[in-house]
Amino acid sequence: MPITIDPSKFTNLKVEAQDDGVWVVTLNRPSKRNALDIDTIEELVDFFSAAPRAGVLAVVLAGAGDHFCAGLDLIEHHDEDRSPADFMHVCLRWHEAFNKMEYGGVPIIAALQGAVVGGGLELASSAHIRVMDHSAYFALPEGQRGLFTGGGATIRVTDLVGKSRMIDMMLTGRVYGGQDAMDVGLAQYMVEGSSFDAAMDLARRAAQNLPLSNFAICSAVSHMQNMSALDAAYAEAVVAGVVNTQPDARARLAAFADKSAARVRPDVK
Ligand code: 1HE
Repeated sequence: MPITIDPSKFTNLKVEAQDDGVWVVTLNRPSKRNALDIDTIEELVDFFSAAPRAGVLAVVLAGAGDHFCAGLDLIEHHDEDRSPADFMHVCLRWHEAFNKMEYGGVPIIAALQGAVVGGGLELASSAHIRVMDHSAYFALPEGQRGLFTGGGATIRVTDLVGKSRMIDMMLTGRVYGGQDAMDVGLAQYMVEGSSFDAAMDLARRAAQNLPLSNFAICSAVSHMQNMSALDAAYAEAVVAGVVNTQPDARARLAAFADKSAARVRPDVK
């Protein structure tokens, strides 16, 4: 049953629907470098819980200002003087938000500029595609701050860059930018101009796929990574059974058969 998203109920996020089913979700505390306080996390939970049932075809996740996201709100964390149990529950809310993103079935394209650090990198790594511009840089400063990652970096950043690089980033505060960041897998695209414009192009392209195909791509692949190869192969067959027989696919298959559909060709630059 479809539900609606009311953009006016968000304050730390700016939420905007575009005509083509692409929604733009912008971290909107640039004066705090979009640091993630608990209210922002709750708004991420709200939006990404609703998105799969609200006709959202794709999301561009952006940060207002010169920096994508400075990670955990260190001032709030300092002022709250949290107990271990308090902070465990904070982290569980981060996981709620980021799992809704990774497993929710709606394609999310992160548009990155400036600092993508700590929890900001955990947030970016929960998106399905990361687009960086030349100003973007990536780091995990937790070690230097007397902290540890709590928003899934041990899983998702390790997935992107591998265990050794992840540990190096945390131990030494190593900062990756430019082509080095691309080479280690922190982003899939680096663009000359605006990462936002490029992310919008990718989101519009993804939004043209059938929603059920995108649901499978943006949930099943992640779920299958958590399974044994045997179980993943079984689950893949079940998902393909549902997706590959969807009635809406028949017109696309017919267009291929009558040669009116576009063929797969190399991108011409
Ligand atoms: C913040 C935060 C923040 C900025 N929490 N308020 N993350 C970090 O260790 C990164 C900390 N931030 C920085 O290193 C820098 O702020 C930036 C490189 C991101 C940007 O530098 P700059 O020179 O543009 O800004 P600034 O002057 O440092 O900060 C501007 C304001 O943003 C200032 O507030 P103001 O009221 O004094 O103007 C800063 O206090 C505020 N600000 N970053 C709170 N992070 C689930 S566990 C996850 C663990 C982590 O994420 S640890 C990594 C934390």
